Amino acid sequence: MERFETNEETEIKSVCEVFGLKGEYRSYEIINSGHINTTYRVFFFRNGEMKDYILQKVNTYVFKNPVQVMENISTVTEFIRAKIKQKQATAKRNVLHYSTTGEGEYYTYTPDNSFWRCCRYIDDSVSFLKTDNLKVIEESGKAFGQFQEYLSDFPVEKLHIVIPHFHNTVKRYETFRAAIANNAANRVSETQEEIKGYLDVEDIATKMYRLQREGVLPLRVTHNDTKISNVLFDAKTLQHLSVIDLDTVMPGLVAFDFGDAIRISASTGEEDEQDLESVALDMEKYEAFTRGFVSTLGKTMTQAEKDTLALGAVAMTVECGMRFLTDYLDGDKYFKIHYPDQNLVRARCHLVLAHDMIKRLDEMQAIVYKYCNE
Ligand code: GN1
Ligand code: MG
Repeated sequence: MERFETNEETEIKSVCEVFGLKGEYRSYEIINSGHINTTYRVFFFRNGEMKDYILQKVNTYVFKNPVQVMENISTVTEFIRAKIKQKQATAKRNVLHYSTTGEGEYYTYTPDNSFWRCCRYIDDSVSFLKTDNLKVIEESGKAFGQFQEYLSDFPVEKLHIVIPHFHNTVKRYETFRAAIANNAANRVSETQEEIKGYLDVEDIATKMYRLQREGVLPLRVTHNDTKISNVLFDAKTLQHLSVIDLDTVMPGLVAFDFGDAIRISASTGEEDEQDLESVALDMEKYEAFTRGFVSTLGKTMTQAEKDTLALGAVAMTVECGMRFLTDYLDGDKYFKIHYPDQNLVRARCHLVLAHDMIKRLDEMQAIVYKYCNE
């Protein structure tokens, strides 16, 4: 029987053709874990085996200049590839490889003006949205630490600022206040408690950013979106292979990459946990991530960076939760949602998590020192 081909599949096949993917197209599946771009895995049959690729339609509401995003990604991946090749024969499974079109571009537009890109799927790799496996969490810490380590001498002036003020928590508070004032979706009265909750932690959440502005903390090339789902692991050994989702690689603070990872990996709940009673910081998971991160980046960090690593987790948890709440107030325009009040649910549990971190900040920081001084 002939298989019915959807418009989506026709579009995907046409994009594969532009990128010159070899072999026989077989099928595709959607990968639903990201909140911004639309991601597909496509399967080709070539030389007797299946080859797969990742195709992404980039969200141009979020990334206004996607060409610059791809310029950043290509320079960063080439830089890392060269470093890895100094140590080992191939970098194939340790850094992303983006395909180019016949014109040598890392992207293509479809007739409806959608922006597409394509990269090789890394063989025998797995990823996790969340895990209880401490070894995997430690490996993810190593991966993000090593990523920054590789880029510690990257010429930062080569990077485009693809989303200005991305982790500028001070500015994020301004945007939050503007969303409250606009009340675009008429949701301010029902969210008074959450709004107050976020305004109450402003001082501690913005401290990191202020320290950077005062010159205490250096700007480095950072990943800026360090969820564990943005690391690939070897399917058998579970050792980290490569960091993925390089859209937001920009100058930033070490502690922001550390903290954004903790927000997900060391929370006892989901990113949209409904059962608020169950949301807390899991100190064992926190320690596992810290151990991994410090093992690869410890030597590069300044004392001031080490001193503020735990604070970065508070900053990123508050900032991300407040961004969810801002989006809820705006009418859910930025983050993908899978049920109506998901952004509000996300915002609520981030606030609970942030409060727990604030309470246990000294304990968190002591764990950082334990591994920095080993
Ligand atoms: C978004 O697309 P995704 O899921 O990798 C967001 C991050 C947030 C994250 C929250 C460009 O990342 O900043 O921390 O959701 N990316 C952008 O899960 O805004
Ligand atoms: Mg992302």
